[in-house]
Amino acid sequence: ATGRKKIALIGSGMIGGTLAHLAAKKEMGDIVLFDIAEGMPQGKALDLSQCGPIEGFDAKITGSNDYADIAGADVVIVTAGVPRKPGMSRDDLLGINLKVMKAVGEGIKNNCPDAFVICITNPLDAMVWALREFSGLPHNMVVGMAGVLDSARFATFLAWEFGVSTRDVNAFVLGGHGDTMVPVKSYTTINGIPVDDYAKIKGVSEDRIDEIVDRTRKGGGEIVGLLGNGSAYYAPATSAIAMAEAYLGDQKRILPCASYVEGKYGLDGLYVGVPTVIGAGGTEEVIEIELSDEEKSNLKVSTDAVEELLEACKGLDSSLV
Ligand code: A3D
Repeated sequence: ATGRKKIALIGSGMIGGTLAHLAAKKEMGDIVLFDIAEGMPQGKALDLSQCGPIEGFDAKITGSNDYADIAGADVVIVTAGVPRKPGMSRDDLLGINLKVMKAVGEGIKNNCPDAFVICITNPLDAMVWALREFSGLPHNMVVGMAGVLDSARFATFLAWEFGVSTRDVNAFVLGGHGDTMVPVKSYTTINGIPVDDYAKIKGVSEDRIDEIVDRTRKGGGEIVGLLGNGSAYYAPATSAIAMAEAYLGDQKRILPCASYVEGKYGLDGLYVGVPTVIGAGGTEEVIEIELSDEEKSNLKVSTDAVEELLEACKGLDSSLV
């Protein structure tokens, strides 16, 4: 072992490769790109290593098809599986990606059971739950990335609408990562000014804000449709890196993540998007906020959809029952 941190990326496709580049540029640690495709992670690792002299990083980047090479990883980011094609919903991926989570969960359990694991594979809220079950890691050490991305999408559209810096928009999204996600307007501010108030000041109609909420919900699908082949990867990767940095740096950031919720929000043992404190203890705390009746019922629709997916997972793999 070296004194450096080790980042294992399970899945070396579009998001995996982007994650490796970001982690190397930030010198977060040494990086292992793992994939079942032979040669591809090794090729990406070589290509990325050769950015080092130009960008000025010393991170060691290797590619592998052997789980033994993720041994002792501090952070594992999982993108293994298949992405959506145009016309597919995230849920269509369930059967294929559930099998992938089983293999990945066992690989993590056997090689780096002390890691902080961030899942990105879709359908996110079900896959992070299944990955936790298969790996047997504590719930606070397994989390899903979705809310950071969904709220970044919301913030981007709001910044464009109001003509303000994206840095001054604090957008808030709750619930499952799907078309039922719940952008929460009451907690969304333009540098502290509630978004509805700011819209009034700027003469932006409520309908226009609702259109932006709707575009946020369908933000992933919009990109899938445009790309024609695969789904978003730059912003998903940078979102997961923010979560990994919060863990490695014990930053205690409050990030919207798919976290394990037991008790709060009236939920009983479910992974779903909620504001979460991330620090050296993994997901250290889930913050329960006040919601309006409408937001509560929207959250219920979203968590019901997640629960349905968990039932489908249990139907496909009896070890999950
Ligand atoms: P892609 O470029 O296809 O990469 C996936 C990689 O996984 C490929 O290189 C495969 O070879 C590899 N793989 C398949 N099976 C296994 C296995 N058993 N073990 C190890 N590796 C395997 O996809 P991508 O990087 O664009 O997307 C990856 C996942 O992220 C997909 O499930 C997407 O739907 C999901 N995604 C989630 C979000 C969220 O916000 C949650 C956003 C964008 C994409």
